[in-house]
Amino acid sequence: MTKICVLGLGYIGLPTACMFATHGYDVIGVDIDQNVAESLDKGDVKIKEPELKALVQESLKSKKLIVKTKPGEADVFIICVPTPLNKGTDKADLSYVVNATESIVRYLKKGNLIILESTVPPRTTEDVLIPILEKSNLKARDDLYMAHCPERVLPGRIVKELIENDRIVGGIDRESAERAKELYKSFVKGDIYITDARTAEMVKLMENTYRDVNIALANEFAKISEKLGIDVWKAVKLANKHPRVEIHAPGPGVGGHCISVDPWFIVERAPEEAKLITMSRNINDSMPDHVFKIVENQIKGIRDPMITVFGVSYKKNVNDVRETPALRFIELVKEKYKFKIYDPHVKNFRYELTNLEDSVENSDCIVVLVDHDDFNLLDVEKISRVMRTKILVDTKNCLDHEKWGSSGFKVRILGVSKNG
Ligand code: SAJ
Repeated sequence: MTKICVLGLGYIGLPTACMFATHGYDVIGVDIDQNVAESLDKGDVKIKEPELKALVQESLKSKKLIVKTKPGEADVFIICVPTPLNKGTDKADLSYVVNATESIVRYLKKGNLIILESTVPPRTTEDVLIPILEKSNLKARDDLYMAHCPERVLPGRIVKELIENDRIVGGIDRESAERAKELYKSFVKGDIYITDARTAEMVKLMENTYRDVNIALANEFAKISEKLGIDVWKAVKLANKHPRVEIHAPGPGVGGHCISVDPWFIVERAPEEAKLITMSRNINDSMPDHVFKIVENQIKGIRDPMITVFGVSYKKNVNDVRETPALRFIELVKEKYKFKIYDPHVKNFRYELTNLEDSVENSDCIVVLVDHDDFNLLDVEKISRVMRTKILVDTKNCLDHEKWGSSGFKVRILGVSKNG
């Protein structure tokens, strides 16, 4: 029986470990954080994803998944640790990948397969992982199989997409790729495409960069539309009627641990060439400041204004606040104004969260930063009765503006300049 050791039990590692555990493999799930291991053992799953909790409980109950803080011997090692951006250098912080790789060296045996799932700058599998693994005195290609198999799942749909999405498997040689493909075939229903490791690394980064550049274009269209007196949302909708056009949605910026980070991994390897990618990142990062300017224009003349932020997660209907553009926006607000925050999904955030009633009491301006479905179920009349000034800034164009308007709100939508 093949034994798999999954390193890192986060958003990707945990569901991946469970997938293998529920498809016949014996899995050791390793997380160096004692708290993660302890709470998982109690069946307490901190990551809120549909179906995940049941999957974890099933895996643990059957003992096919065992959670530990240190790795052990296995046939396959899968590394799923974070690769955050080092904010000082704008380069990938590979320390988690390096530490995880070093932690398995002593357990390696001839014939082991080592898979890197973490998103990394191109050539990391070859230039960083191979030298570490070869400290075991085993040689990559001769004794060890290695592959980069990037995860491609969308937060909020992780379990479903793990099963259904196509996968890219990049081996350091053909045999490595074939072996990794065989493994993933156990639960992946999508197609599995084989390539080399550095192409797979680049493919992953290209996917997220494609999205980032397209969102930057949409954000630029929003700013231009405001200047020229055009409704960007209507214009985008019509432009997208063209069979080969798919403009993305503008918004208050790009968050999450993927799209706002990964393009920098290309820039770090080819800064001279990556001009469009760099500019797009900067455009998206400028959006909270742009929204702040809109808000300041709206509240001009109000004495000691109170601003209410609706939504701080990085996107709709999730509790994930990693890299959320709301943080930069709140930091700008906090310098000059009073503020309150309401988010029906988020429980932990750097700033205090309040309930709906408190958040709107005596407020002068609601700023919607996230298009949570719950915001469309709000009792607008009730909110309007307790607000001091009725201003709504909708950066996602997600609310029923007629309804808010008829309750007395002055509505300003990002990308639509009619109200100044
Ligand atoms: N956003 C916009 N406008 C849009 C689309 C998104 O402003 O038109 C914003 C969102 O509000 C959010 C950010 O972009 O702040 C990213 O959200 P997302 O839903 O586009 O993507 P993520 O970060 O949740 O997940 C992405 C996915 N990649 C692609 O769609 C190419 C996912 O498949 C990847 O697995 C994931 O990154 C990852 O782990 O790399």
